Amino acid sequence: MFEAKVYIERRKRLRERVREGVVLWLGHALQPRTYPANTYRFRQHSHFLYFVGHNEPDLAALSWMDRERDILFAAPVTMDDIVWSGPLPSPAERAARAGITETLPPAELPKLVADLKARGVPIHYLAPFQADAKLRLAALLGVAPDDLAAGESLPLKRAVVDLRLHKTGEEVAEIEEALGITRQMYLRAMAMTRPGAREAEIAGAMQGIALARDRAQCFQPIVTVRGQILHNESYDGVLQPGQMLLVDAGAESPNGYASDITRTFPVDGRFTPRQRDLYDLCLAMQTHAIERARPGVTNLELHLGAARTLAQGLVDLRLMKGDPAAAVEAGAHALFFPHGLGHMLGLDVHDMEDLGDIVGYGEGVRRSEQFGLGFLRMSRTLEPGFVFTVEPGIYFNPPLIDQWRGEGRHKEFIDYDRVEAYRDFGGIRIEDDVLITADGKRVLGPPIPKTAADVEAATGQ
Ligand SMILES: [Mn+2]
Repeated sequence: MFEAKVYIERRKRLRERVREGVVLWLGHALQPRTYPANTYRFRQHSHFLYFVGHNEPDLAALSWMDRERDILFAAPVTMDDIVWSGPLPSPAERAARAGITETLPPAELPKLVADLKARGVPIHYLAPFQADAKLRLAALLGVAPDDLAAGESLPLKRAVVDLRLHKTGEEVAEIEEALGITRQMYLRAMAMTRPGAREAEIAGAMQGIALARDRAQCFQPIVTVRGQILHNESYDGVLQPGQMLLVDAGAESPNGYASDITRTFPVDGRFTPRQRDLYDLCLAMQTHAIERARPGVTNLELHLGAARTLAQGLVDLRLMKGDPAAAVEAGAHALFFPHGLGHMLGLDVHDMEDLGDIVGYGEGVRRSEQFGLGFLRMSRTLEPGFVFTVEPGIYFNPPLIDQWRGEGRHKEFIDYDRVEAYRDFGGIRIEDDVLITADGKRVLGPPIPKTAADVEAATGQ
C-alpha cells in the first residue's frame, strides 16, 4: 500500500467534489474456480483500491462526504484464520494503514446502511460488475440486482473519473515500475522466438518473469502468430518460418497499476520486405500520434491522424487507392485497422472501463457507429496527468476481407486484388504507454526494442 496520507488525500479530494451523503465501498470477495474454496488469485476492486487500499478480500467502507469520517468494515482475526493463513493485521491496524480510525465488524454494515436510508441520507455507490457483489449490494440496499445500475451515483461517478484520470507522481512511478518488469518479459519473449518454438512456452516464460517477482500480469496476455485476431487468447500455435509473433502483455505494479505493451517480431529474426514495409508503416502511425500528443489535442484527432498515415502508406503500397483523407472519412482504412488507437491506463488496463464512456469520451458524448471508429475507447481532449496507450495496428483478416469484397464495400478505396496476396500476412500492432505532461508528453518506462532493426537484433538471441 501507499502511505496512509495518500488515501486520506484522495478521500479529501472526493469530499470536495461529492459534498453530501455517504459513499459505500464494497471490496471484492474471492471468486470460486471449481468449488467455493478453490479460488482465483485475489485482486481488489480498483475503486476500492484507489480510495481505501488493501488488496485483501471481504472488506467494505463507508465514507461520509459532509465531514471527515470513514469506517472500515473488517472481520476480527480468529484463531482459525491464524492457523490457516498465519498472523494477520487487526481491523484497527488495517484501518490505520488507510488513514481510517473507526472500524466495525461486517455484520454492522447492513444495520448502518438501513439507518442511513431511514434517515434519508443519500448513499452513493458505483454499480458493481461481479455477480456476487451485485447480490451483496442489492441485499444491502434492499433493491433488485437489475436496478442497481439505475441507482448509481452520478456525482460519485464524475468525481471518481476526475480523480483517477489525473495520475499523480506516485501513480506514474507505479506504472513505470510495472513497465520495467514488462520490458524483461519482452526481452525474454523476443530471445525465445525462433521457428519451432511454441506460443505456450513463450507465454509461460513471460508469466514466469512476473511470478518470479511475485507479480501478476494485469490481463490475459496475447501471444500469437495469428495477430489479426485482436483478442486471440489461445497459445496452441507453433512458430513457423516467415510468420510474425504478436505479443500484447503487461505486468502489474505492487499497488495494482497496469502496464500495457505490444510488440510484433519476426519468427526468423528478420522481417521479409513485405513485413518490413507494413511494420515501418505501423511504427510511423505510432510515432506521428505520439509526436502530436499534448494537452488540448483530442485522442480522436490522434486516432484519425494515425488512420490517415495508414491510408497514405497503403496507397503508396497500392493496397489502397484514392484520396487517403477521404478513405479515412468513409472508414475504408478500418479493413486494416479495425480498432481504436488506445485507451486510458491506470489501476485497470482499460482504466475505469466499468464506468462506461464517461471515462474515454466525457459526459453525453456518443461514440461513432462507424465500423472501426466505434471501437475507439478514448476520444477525449488530452490533459496533463492522463496516461493512455498508443497502439496502432495493421491486420489482414481473411473473413473480414471476404465480407467486404463480397459487398464491394469501399471498392473505390481498396485494391482487393492486391489485398488477396496478403491473406496469410497476419497482423502487426505496436503499443506504448504515454503520459501527458504540462507541455507535452512522455513515453513511460524503459525502452523496449521497437524499431525494425532493434526488434530483429533482440529476436532469437
Ligand atoms: Mn492496450
